[in-house]
Amino acid sequence: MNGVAEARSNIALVKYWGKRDAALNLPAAGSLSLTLDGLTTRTKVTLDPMLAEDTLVLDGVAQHGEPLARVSRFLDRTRALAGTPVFAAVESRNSFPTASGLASSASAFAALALAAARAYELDLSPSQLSALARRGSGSAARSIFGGFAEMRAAARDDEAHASQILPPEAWDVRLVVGVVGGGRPKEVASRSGMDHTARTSPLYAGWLASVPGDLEAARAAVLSRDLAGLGEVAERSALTMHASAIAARPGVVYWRGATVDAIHAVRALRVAGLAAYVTIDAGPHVKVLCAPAGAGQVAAALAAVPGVTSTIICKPGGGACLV
Ligand code: 2P0
Repeated sequence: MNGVAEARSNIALVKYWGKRDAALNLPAAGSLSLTLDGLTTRTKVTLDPMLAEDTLVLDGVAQHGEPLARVSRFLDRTRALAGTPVFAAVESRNSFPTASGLASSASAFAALALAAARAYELDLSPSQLSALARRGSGSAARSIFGGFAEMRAAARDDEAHASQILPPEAWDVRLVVGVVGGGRPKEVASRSGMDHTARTSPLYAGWLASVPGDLEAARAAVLSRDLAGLGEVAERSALTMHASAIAARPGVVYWRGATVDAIHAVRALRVAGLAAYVTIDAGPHVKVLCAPAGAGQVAAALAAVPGVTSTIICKPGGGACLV
């Protein structure tokens, strides 16, 4: 049996940063995201009774060590649900640089969840698939859904899943990515960065306290297609998340000089009347939310920042799907 699935990356507009339970990978707070077109992972899972262990080939390169172990732990969960011990060969390709801060674990585990569910013949609802994807990576729970999705902060495994707020065609916005430093691998993986922040940052409690209000405001802004309202929440959520990480001991600083220059460039656009709002993930890149008509101007402003090596204009994308 095999399954082939595609999933797209998503960018959180209300960030996820910290867990309530590491074993079940339960987020400590909710989050809200936009799934993007173009940043895609395609994954094939092939069950093979002859295999003595799972195998993983990522972008054509056989993987060992922690990347393989993480996928294998995920497949253990799928095997437990399916009631079979059969190992699998996993082949995966990204249409963008892995571990660059462009949220590759989100599309990766969403695609893997759907491909593995098909290969192991599990009949799962979208919510169940989202909860399964969450076991692999918290952000992956959101990439099961297209458009705007919200992850809930539930304490139970089966309730901690995302759901769709608006499908991709319901509100046409753009997210312009400014790639800083050429997309090299990030220095601190988001998982260790958030765990370190939760353990050592005196600002972590303040960050967590900020999330429920931001979620409510962001959800209302999405439902009323209020770009300025959503953008303001997105920008403050990202800055509050990074403030908590920067205050960890030692501080986790994902930003480069170009990251800060890009924040100021976007704020200058806003002063000049263009509605554009920055968000930043566990890496140096900036992502800018704006209307379709403003995307070209935003991309040009980002490209003019020294240290921004490329720009990508992304549209809202669809949910994970079988291929
Ligand atoms: C997010 N980020 O909400 C946050 C904001 C980056 C900053 O990459 O440990 O890779 O696999 O559950 O999903 C989220 O971290 O963490 C993330 P795990 P994940 O998109």
